Amino acid sequence: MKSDKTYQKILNIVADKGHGFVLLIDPDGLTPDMVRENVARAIEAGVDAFFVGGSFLMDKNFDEIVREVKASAGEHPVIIFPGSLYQISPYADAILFLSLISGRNPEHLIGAQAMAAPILWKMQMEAISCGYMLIESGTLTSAEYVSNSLPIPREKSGIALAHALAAQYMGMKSIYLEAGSGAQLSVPEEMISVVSESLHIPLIVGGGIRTPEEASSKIQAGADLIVIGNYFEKQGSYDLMKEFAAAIHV
Ligand code: 1GP
Repeated sequence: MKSDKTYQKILNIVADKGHGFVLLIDPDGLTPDMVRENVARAIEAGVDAFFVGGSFLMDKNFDEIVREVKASAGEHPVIIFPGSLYQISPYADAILFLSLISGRNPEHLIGAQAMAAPILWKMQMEAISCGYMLIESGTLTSAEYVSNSLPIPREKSGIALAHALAAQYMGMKSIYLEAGSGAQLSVPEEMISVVSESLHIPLIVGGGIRTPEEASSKIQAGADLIVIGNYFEKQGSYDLMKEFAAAIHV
């Protein structure tokens, strides 16, 4: 059986620091030099792990960027957060093996996974299963559009809980509440609170988080890992990264 070393590292981060800060790196438009600089600054500021991926990539640099993130990240986990079957690379420590459980599109529930599984097996890549849920966030997001699936309504925490519990009963190792990259509205605290109370696996929350205060209130509500991407793509935004880390590592 393939080891679950990276998953254990994530569990240790949550156990040791209380919560984890994940930086999402979208490879589009990045050069290896930019990656080196961004990863070094992120580690210095207190980022615990890196996700690499995007729901819609225009550049063909995925492998190169994953390799560069891994080369710069030291002991910090580098995990692929795949938007499609094309986002697989042997250079990562692990891949988030997503099943889009909020939708009813069989392609994203099991189809793409069955296509990817033999490739991952041959690579001996660690796969971290994840019940992935899109949460309504104000406007249509790339993830909703590309996956051709409906998000869970923001005020329907009970529906989110039912899906999270089902994923946990099926043996999935993590749950991701996703508002979508650059979302107008982030995942509601009420929903995070309702879902987290019944889980014994890590709860990942991301999408549209733009201030340390917002990150902090997701943590208070029960998130274990906070994922931030878009915000740090803006010029000068890395200056606030330490504040985000402080808000998350309470
Ligand atoms: C997107 O949850 C992640 O999949 C991060 O979202 O880019 O909006 O921070 P942002």
